[in-house]
Amino acid sequence: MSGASLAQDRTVNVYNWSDYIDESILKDFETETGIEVVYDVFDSNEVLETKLLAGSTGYDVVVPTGTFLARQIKAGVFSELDKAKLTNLSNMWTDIEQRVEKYDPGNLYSINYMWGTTGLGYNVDKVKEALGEDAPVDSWDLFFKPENLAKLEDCGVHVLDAPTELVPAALNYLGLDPDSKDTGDIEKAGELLMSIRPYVQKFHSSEYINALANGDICLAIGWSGDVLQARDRAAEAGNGVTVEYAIPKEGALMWFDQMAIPADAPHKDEAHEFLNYIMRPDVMAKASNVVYYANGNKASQELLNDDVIGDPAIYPSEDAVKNLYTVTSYPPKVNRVVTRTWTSVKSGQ
Ligand code: N2P
Repeated sequence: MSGASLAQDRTVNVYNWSDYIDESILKDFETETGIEVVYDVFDSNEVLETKLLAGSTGYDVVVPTGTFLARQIKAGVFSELDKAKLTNLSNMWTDIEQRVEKYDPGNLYSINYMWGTTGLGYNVDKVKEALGEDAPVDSWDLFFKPENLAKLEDCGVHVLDAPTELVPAALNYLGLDPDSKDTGDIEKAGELLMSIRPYVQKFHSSEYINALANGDICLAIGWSGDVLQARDRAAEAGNGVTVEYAIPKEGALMWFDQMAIPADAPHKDEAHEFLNYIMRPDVMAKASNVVYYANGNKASQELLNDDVIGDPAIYPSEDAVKNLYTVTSYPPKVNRVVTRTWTSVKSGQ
């Protein structure tokens, strides 16, 4: 093969969360660099992790959440970033980099793509219809009080299929440490989740966007930006459905989704070019403006639309951030308890 045709064959295989980018970013990257993007999506850290631990995924760029990234780094899944190739690193936000140190010390293996919270996505009218004007839409009481959730059963409740986010939410609601590794605590969280299980229609981590937008469900435990995308889809459809997102007053999980390059990635140069492109302020701003998630790119902030940078559901105030909690990954033994608990919650027995 000649050098010229080799250059034309440049590819980057990207595996990202669903509903997490503006497609035009991928097209523009292809046009500007001549690198073809093969883009594939997932909606679960567990699915990504299973693939990464098996190896030979063929992916060049993946986007685990910090908690998962931390143990994947320890398992030798990633290649250290070649920072000399990442000239746009200076655009990144030191405050977010410092928070991510907890998962990726020294920020050696990853860059922040987006961050957000896990909270309540709800159909404003239907929830009021079921629970009255005083419905506790700003509180985990809406979900964790069986007498409340029972009233929402008929209009539909979806919950993320994300045990490492729902167990901490239950612990926090019980007044226990959301990051507890005590298996007794985790069993208590399991009991609470089991008490509301009868009223949950589905555990799924991406279908709730359309379900909320179409008015098919009235409550989702979901991710900030996804719920706001549902709000927009409903508005665009003009179907009279009003969707809102709330960070409950008792606190919520703050998470960080990180772009990293697998150690066995077939196209490491192209992966670095992709990461560097993503760190361009205009590119990152375009992504956040479309998917309604906060990003870790300081230089992009002034390019964000007012309904993004000015929305406390996306960029919580400093005070509101103090009310958010972060968690770390479970050691293997505890992880097995979490998995077992979650399996029984989902099956209802
Ligand atoms: C995007 C969901 C990403 C948030 N749809 C989960 N970390």
